[in-house]
Amino acid sequence: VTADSLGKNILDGQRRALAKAITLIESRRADHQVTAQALLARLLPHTGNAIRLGITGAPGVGKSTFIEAFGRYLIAQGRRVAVLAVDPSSTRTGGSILGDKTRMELLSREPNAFIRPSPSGGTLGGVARRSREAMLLCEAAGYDVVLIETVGVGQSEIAVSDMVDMFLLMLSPAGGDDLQGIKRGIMELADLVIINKADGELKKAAHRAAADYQTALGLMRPKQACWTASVMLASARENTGLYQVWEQIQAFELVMKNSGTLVKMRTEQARAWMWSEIHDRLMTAFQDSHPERVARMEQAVADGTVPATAAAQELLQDFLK
Ligand SMILES: Nc1nc2c(ncn2[C@@H]2O[C@H](COP(=O)(O)OP(=O)(O)OP(=O)(O)O)[C@@H](O)[C@H]2O)c(=O)[nH]1
Ligand SMILES: [Mg+2]
Repeated sequence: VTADSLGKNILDGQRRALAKAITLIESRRADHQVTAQALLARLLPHTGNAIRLGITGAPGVGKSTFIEAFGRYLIAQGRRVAVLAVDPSSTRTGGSILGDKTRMELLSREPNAFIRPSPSGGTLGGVARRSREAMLLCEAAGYDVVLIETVGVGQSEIAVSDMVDMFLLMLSPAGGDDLQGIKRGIMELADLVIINKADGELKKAAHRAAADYQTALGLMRPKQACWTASVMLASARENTGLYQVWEQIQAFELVMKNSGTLVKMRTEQARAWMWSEIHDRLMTAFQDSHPERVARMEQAVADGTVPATAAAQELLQDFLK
């Protein structure tokens, strides 16, 4: 395929072309990469028109179930919804992604939905890079809400929060006092906290947890000057809280646009992306240049026979020659 024909079909909103293009982007083959980059360059002018949402939370908190319910709600509102699932652990575990896929079965049947689980491919930077590009492709295909699901296992949330407009943190109703092992730092990234599973026997606990988290949020440094993060209750099972979450998202979008913060943030994200790309490529090139020598030097530093600074200097000198 050529970048030109694929690009045209994506702009036409063809889901199959979009899926194909994402596969192209994820490919490591050099010729695929050339086509992928040409495609991205062609489509870039048609991107930027979606609200970009990241949703993270501990395994099993209900992210996929929520996204399915929320996605269907949005489609009923006339929206077009793309879902990208990023799972950095999927290569190791075989992935909960397959499960995700089946769980979003109803959403995936909607003509106005596009669901794509992304394989990891090793580095976190790689995950983020390809998801970012996949996100842009979805925008070019006319999806106006892009949701990126990531399991809260550490670094992945930060990578995702660096490419979305709004970061949603999903927490379970079970005990708000210990923050459930969710690191404070992750809470500080949140633009909105959603307590899912606020139904049945868990309803009471969910209300208590919401109050606790609201207090915790109040003690944190605000992430955006123009926006105060809050805690919402939802139940993906009972379809409650969806409207309220959407209202918050729209309010966020409005305030971020009107204050000029959204443009500024996206500009900064694009700039940072370029640098992280340079960083990743340099590191790869460096490690590939003299792998044995690098390994030997690393061992010598570990053994204490060569000082780290001297080792770095010597290896870099070789590399830059
Ligand atoms: N009671 C209740 N259970 C829910 C709700 N949403 C999800 N669950 C259940 O929670 C379990 C996990 O849901 P998932 O949507 O797979 O959770 P997840 O966060 O996507 O999980 P991973 O992708 O594996 O990290 C499933 O058994 C769901 O049925 C809800 O609103 N209420
Ligand atoms: Mg999931």
